[in-house]
Amino acid sequence: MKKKSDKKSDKKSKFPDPFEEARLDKGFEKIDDQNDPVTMVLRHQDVREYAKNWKTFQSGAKPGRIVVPSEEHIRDIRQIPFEVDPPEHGEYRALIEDWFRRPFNPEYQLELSNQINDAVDLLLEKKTVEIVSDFSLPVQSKALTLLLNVPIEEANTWIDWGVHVFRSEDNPLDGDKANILYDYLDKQIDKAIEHPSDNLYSVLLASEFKNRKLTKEEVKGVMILTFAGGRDTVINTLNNSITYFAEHPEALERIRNEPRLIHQATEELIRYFSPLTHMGRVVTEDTYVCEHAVKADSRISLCWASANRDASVFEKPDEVIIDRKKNPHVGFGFGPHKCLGEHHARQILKTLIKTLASKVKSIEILDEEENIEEWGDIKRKVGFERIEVNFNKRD
Ligand code: EMZ
Repeated sequence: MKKKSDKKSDKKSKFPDPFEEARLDKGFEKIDDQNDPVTMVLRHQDVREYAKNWKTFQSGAKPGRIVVPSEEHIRDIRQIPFEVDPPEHGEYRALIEDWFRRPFNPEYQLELSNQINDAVDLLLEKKTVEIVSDFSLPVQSKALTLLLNVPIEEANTWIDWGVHVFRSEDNPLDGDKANILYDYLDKQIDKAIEHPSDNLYSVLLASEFKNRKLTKEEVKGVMILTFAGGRDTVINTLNNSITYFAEHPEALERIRNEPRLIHQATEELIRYFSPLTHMGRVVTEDTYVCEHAVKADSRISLCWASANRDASVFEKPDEVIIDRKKNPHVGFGFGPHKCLGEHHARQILKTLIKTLASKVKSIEILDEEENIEEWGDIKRKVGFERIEVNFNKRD
């Protein structure tokens, strides 16, 4: 659950690890989510092991149940392939895997680069900008037009929806807000049925699953995930990375001189900020996690954020080391459900880093409000509600 914070850490780009003690001590943490307990799995090795074990820890239970906080009460449409288990999961995934690899295409990268260049130029023109709403949200939305292959103007509608499609300012589970997305998708799907084109809607409508065409409901399930899954996560990553470079101009300078570091820096920022704290699974039989008994039909969560700070895997886990060599982070999850949008997300962050390095001399944080998730006693900073920043051009 989200709450605005009043306490700020001295460095805005410092993101403390609230799981360390429990991770070292017992390897799990029990939390409550709407009177439904969740056992969070905290160690890197365990998280990877349980993420692979889809028979005992399943994703395809009731739609919305594996999300923490659970969205069971605000939606009943299954998100695909995220809320489906193998073997169907793999069949759905195979239909869209190639499409989600388009960010590797040079033309896609060029268009993204043009978008981000324009957005950074605008920052430099304005000088002082509130980046959550006036930079990261529009950058994420415009980039999504490339992933969907729809006209860039479509982004204006999505920008109006704000940072999260299921959460509003005072309601972490906002069913009315979800309906805005659902109605929009119904219209877009109908439009694609009438006038097939080369966008993701049409590609999905034309694809076959088990010798039949995908249904409208299935197409909607894929589209909802595409809209919801990479939204606040990407936006937080952009905001957080900008605060990092504001406080570490030497890192930007180094990347400018050694551009090959962009790849390592991208992975490291994703590891450090871990935009998605965790994802749940439903336990199918009485079993144990970290030697702790868990009951059938209860939930566990795979805590990517904790695994990414596990000192048995990452040296100096609480530091951003932009040229970190070995980096088996689980920022995009792990196992069969690893994020489909990872190539797109990476490409956005890489392009941002490259553009900042080439155009920006310094960044100054003027004011900010942190975004803190609260899980019982655990508080985790995931990003910012608002950050006002001053950008200075390179000469
Ligand atoms: C779900 C989830 C997917 C969920 C990879 O994460 O992202 C959340 O932001 C949404 O609320 O419905 O799409």
